[in-house]
Amino acid sequence: MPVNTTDSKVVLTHPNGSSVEILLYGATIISWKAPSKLDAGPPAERLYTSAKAFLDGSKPVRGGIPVVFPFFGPVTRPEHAQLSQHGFARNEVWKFDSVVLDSEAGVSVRLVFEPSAAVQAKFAAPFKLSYVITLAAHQLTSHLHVDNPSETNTFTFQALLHTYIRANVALSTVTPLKGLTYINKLKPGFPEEVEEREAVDVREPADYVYKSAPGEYEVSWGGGLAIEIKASGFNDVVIWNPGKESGQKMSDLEDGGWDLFICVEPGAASYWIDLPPGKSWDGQQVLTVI
Ligand code: TA6
Repeated sequence: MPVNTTDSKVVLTHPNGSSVEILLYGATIISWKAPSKLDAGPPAERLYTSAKAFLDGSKPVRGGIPVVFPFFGPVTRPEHAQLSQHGFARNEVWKFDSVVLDSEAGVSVRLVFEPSAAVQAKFAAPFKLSYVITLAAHQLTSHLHVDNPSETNTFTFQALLHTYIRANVALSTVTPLKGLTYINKLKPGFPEEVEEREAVDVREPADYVYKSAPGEYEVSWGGGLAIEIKASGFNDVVIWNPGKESGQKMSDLEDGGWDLFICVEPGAASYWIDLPPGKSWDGQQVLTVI
């Protein structure tokens, strides 16, 4: 299957017309087009990337699937003091490494993060970070791999796939989250609450970190169309949408953009991963168009 690389992006295409577009900046997937299994329709865009997103590497992309590493959210630990929200993986240029699979099943490429001197000056801990992205007929897989090369020190980090699922917010819901404990980041002190809804919508602003999450989610909307999300290696899932009032204040979110996506973000967001010397960690999500 064709893999087209340029200095700034990688594009994978599938014989059924599916495609995925990856910026080397942040290893950010900015587009995934795929047909539904249910109908014989043409491939449609399944992710949301704001029309006002910066795609020139000047700031993290508003949309697609930004990679959050080595921490989630604002800086809370001294070793991250010189870094910005959600860490550096999403706002540094990655390197195209190789095509790791090319078969009838799909096509996979590996990107690697090689910290620049500037990053190393801000973040001293040694680590190796790679990312394998696989396009299949109706599926997109994002797989993060972290190695701790140290012989003595534990490497402590968070990671999350900040996935903007394209959806009509007025009609869409996320299941199953009922009964899960979540951190409500919309309330002072970020209290923990228990989800009582069978189906969670984001018609009101949402910023919720669900803990001990099941790892299988469905974003569905009228007519039974849906995106299935299967995650492994991530114990949490974040549900986020800024809503109109906050969305209007975001310079890279187009007018009305807040009505066009639900962020469903598998990750290690409420806890830290302590990777012993010489060990590795994997986290992935598989998105499937039903
Ligand atoms: O994943 C949810 C969240 O942490 C929200 O609190 C909000 O900050 C969102 O990420 C977007 O963050 P960004 O730095 O991309 O504007």
